[in-house]
Amino acid sequence: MLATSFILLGAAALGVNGHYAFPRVGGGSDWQQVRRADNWQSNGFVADVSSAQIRCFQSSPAAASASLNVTAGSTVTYYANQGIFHPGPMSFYLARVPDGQSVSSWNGDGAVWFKVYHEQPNFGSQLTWSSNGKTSFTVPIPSCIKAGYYLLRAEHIALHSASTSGGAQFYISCAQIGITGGGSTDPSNKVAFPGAYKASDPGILININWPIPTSYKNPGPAVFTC
Ligand SMILES: *[C@@H]1O[C@H](CO)[C@@H](O)[C@H](O)[C@H]1NC(C)=O
Ligand SMILES: [Cu+2]
Repeated sequence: MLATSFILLGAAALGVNGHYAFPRVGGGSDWQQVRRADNWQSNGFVADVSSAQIRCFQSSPAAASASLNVTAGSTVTYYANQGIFHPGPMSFYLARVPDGQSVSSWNGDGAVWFKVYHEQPNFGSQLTWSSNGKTSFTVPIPSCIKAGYYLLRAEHIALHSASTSGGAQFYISCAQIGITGGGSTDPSNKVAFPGAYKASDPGILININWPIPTSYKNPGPAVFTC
């Protein structure tokens, strides 16, 4: 009994310590257009880059009830439920729902994900990240990609404990969006999740504290631009 209360206290304290989730896009409400991630209550993270959860942080894929429409060439605002607390990069990826499939059942299988944004740190006496303390992120939607439904994957990699393998923390969710307008470009450099990252990638297995890095290599593919 004593042991149980101890564990519960520990879990509550972790939540207060400032982990986070990405539950909302646009003017929607939490988990309305964003597929409910496994950390919707815990604010926890994925540590194993080879697990199925590294895609959308869902252990049993389930769709959101709605999707958010945007025009190609505009932006989507993606929200965290509290300020980003840990040092590390934000990234966003898109994957187009194949023709003939539905945004409310497609699970994002295969080498279908292309990156539309990643964050580089500022270098100095320590690395600083523009995501730090922020609760909202402006995601660019490329102007030349094909109209249709997409999954938009938000990812923050917390690097404070990343000097040991498996120590980086991945905070992830996927929103359902419809893109209108656009062009006919099919981006190159598409990757699969899991598959895109290795635990030994230099942007994942890294000591950000000593020696202070003078460069940072974001994991995954280059950012796609039109
Ligand atoms: C939303 O986007 C999808 C995908 O492009 C499109 O089929 C649908 O017509 C759009 N809905 C509205 C209301 O614009
Ligand atoms: Cu944390």
